[in-house]
Amino acid sequence: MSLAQLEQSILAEVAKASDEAALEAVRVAALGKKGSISERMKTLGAMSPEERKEQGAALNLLKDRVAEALAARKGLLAEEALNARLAAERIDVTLPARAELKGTVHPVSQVWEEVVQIFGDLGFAVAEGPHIEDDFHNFDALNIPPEHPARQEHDTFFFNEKQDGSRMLLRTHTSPVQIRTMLAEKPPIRIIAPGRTFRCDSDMTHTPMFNQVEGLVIDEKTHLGNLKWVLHEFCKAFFEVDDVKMRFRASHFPFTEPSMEVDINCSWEGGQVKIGQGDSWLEILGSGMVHPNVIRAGGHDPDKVQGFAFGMGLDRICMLKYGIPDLRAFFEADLRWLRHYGFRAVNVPTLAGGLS
Ligand code: 2NM
Repeated sequence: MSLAQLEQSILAEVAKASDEAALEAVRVAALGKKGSISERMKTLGAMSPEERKEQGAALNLLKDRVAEALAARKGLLAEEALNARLAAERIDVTLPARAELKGTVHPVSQVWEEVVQIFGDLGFAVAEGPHIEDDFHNFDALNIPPEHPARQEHDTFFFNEKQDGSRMLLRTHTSPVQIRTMLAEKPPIRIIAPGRTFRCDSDMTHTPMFNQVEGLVIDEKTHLGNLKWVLHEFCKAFFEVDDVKMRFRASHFPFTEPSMEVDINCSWEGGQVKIGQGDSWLEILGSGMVHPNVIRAGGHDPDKVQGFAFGMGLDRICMLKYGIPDLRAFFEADLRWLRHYGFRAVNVPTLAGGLS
């Protein structure tokens, strides 16, 4: 057989190989120790120097071409194998969840995601911080000095005293996150801080752990009008109503001046609350312009920047939106309750697709 014929037959075998194992067999048959090309190589020794030079060069070229064809075929087979696997393992992620998927999303998690979605759309970033805090971030920096009565009202959980006499605590609100954000970032600041908070209080309407979402905007000219617009947009989106009346009542918080409590209009029909209709009022959040002392504690100049802040109970707005009557059931981990009030895991809130 001439070299040309040998090449033709090997390349035909390469082209015929339908999987990696077959291709490897072709490689061994041609280039292996006892392969057809290797056997030809062994005959070079018996040739005259001129013949050896010519045949040797021709054999080397043949070897290269065969190796190249093997590599090309191998790549093609791998691609075909991958495509076949992708086709075989294809899943339609738009199909509804299977009936046997019994887990549900906790209403608080659902509302958390909804709130993040709404404020995200309004340009707010999400900030988080530690649950275990110190006096500075939870109180002092928020214009609540040691002798301030608000310290007692907060029913704080304290840890044991440290060597230096100071003691850590479980944050009583998420405001320390705002302080940490102010200390770390330059205005414009636009954040919300959703998270767990803790107070030593337990009755029908209070649990020792509860969830809050607070918000903070700091910029050069941020004003009360901005605060009212943001909260109005939030309430409409969250309660999924075209409009809602809002009432801003003068109030007092140490960390804001002026301070306002915010009510939204609602109706009570058949013991069910409907937001955005009727003449009853429902308190849903506290807010105000950030106190100059707080801006200063956050590392900024209150003569150069100002801003607003607000806070609300995540568990509470969850109860209102989804008609869940008992707060304490939220944290009892009762599967029957979760199956009743929980959300399907595949329904992720988006403003375009709907929140709930
Ligand atoms: C509220 C009501 C009013 C608030 C203030 C701040 C900070 F850190 F900027 F000073 N964060 N959150 C705030 C203001 C919270 O909750 C009822």
